[in-house]
Amino acid sequence: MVCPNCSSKFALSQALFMCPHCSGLIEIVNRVENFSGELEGRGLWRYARLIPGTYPKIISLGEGGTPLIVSRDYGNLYLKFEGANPTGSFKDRGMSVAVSIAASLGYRGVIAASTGNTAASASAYSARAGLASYVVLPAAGVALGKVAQSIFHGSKVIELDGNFDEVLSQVISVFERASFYPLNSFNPWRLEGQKTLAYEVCEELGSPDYMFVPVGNGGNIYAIWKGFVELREAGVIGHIPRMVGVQASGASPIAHAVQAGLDVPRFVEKPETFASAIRIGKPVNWRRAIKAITHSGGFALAVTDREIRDAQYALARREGIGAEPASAASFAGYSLALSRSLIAPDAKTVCVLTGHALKDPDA
Ligand code: AN7
Repeated sequence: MVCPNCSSKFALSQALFMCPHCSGLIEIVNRVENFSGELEGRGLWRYARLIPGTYPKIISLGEGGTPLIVSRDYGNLYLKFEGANPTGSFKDRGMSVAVSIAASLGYRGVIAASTGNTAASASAYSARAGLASYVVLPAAGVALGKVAQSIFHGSKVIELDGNFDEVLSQVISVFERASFYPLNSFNPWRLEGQKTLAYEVCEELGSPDYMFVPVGNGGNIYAIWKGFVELREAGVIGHIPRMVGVQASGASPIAHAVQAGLDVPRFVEKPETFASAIRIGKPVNWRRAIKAITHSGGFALAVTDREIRDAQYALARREGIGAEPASAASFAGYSLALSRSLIAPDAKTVCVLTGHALKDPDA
């Protein structure tokens, strides 16, 4: 493991998240060998050999292996529907890995701050593991379905005043003292689960030209990029897709930073968008997200709530896919990129649709 900030190196530890020297977020270095040999079964744990660490207890609900749906309207566009995961979002991939670690290492419980989907997923997986679970939500603006899932699976739901960014900073300050395993995406082990989306796309389609990913905290776009980087280093694919990060215009510090060429984003104090999952003004994984976008030769876009709404309806009515607003941001970004001629209409493209429409019945 390495700290990209101060270049410190560490032995593999499933309980190390931040650099003890500089507080940078630690990255896991993984070398893939013989990618297609010994892949067995379906879903996330098909790639068990390619996920570092040891897993005496595996907590799985059959996550991963989600449909890659060919678009009806656009040639060469594929929709990776993460809403088909057990709790209805991509979070289940990382949660299976991280809750397996918490169970294996004997933690008392788990804790996560969330805009909703992380909480829903953490709740289901910790129930399955028999671990106590604390989820901390901003009191206003979490989609109804996600709160319901968290309560239903037996988490202790703590609502705090303030937005997600303020809630997350409080969780970061307590998790070590309370000896709970942290399930936010600053935890690099969650991203090891999320990277398997790249493996699946690669097995089904090879390496696309572009991957459009909704960006909130920036963990997922980095994780998917990391999966492709590992495959290129192993010689499985010849090129890495250009990663395109899409944010809601009222919460778009990463899109702005990439467009303006800033080294450090200007964080947004009061993020605003009806896509509550990505209503995040101070993304904890901003360095990782910007790295994924710039190193892959990609770009970033901000889309308006109106564009997200139109994209959500187009997916529902033209493609038959129910995506929650934040998820539809990737498809809104694709439409915008086409209309601005940022990409060619025949470019092989995957839009990641991160969560299910049922999550947010009020939107
Ligand atoms: C549907 O649940 O941050 O850029 O606490 O639920 O990896 O943060 C959710 C994020 C995209 C953004 N789409 O992913 C949480 C949370 C959906 C999401 C994102 C989220 P990241």
